[in-house]
Amino acid sequence: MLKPLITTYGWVPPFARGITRDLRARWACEEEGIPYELRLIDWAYSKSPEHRRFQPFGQVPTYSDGEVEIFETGAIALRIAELGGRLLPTDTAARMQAIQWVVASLNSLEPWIMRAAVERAAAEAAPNDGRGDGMTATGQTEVMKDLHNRLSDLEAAIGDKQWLDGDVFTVGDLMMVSVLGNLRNTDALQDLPRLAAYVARGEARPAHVKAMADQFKQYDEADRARAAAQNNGAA
Ligand SMILES: N[C@@H](CCC(=O)N[C@@H](CS)C(=O)NCC(=O)O)C(=O)O
Repeated sequence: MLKPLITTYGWVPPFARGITRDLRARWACEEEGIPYELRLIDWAYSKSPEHRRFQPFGQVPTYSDGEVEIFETGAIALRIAELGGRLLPTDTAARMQAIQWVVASLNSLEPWIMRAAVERAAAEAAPNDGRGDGMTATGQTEVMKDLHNRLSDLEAAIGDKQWLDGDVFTVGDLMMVSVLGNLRNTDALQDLPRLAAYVARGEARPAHVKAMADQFKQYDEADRARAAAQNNGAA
């Protein structure tokens, strides 16, 4: 087996930093103590036929380790967890529960979070419609209500537990915290203190802090390289 190779964007605009989904693969590798390499591509290449052979939707990240070549962050996190063994319990029932949460994060939470983000962006871009509440007539409040219900349900399911399945942090928590991390610059968790504390606990893990710092460092370097290239072009 080769060192895991994560293919992702070398540069993204500031709003996507700390959110771009290679973070999930980086975080899983850090949790498992598995060194990895990055292959950095740009937006244009991600839409090319060459990249689409590995990621049919023209997205990132993709992952390979000499034995498997896959896309979809849930599958990637599960593969890394399988290799390392710390994020996936060996007991069958506990293992399947962890996998269940990976799927739930991507299927029962992320679509609502993405819909809300799209609505928010549309509301920000649209002129105020005169109702005085800053909302457009696009149903933003309905989407937010749906999302809030999902988040409340999740908070109730976590209850007083430290992690989704109790005391053990699994790949299910890694994916759930990562998906909920997309709410960072919103007030969606404002009246859900136990859920907010769950996310904060996950994000405080040294492996997450390291993965996040490494992602930002990469973008800082890319910013500097782009600025230098622009200056050279202007000279
Ligand atoms: N379900 C996919 C989503 C991948 C995804 O949306 N990736 C974003 C970057 S974080 C992307 O490539 N966006 C560019 C695009 O969709 O064209 C996964 O979890 O891997």
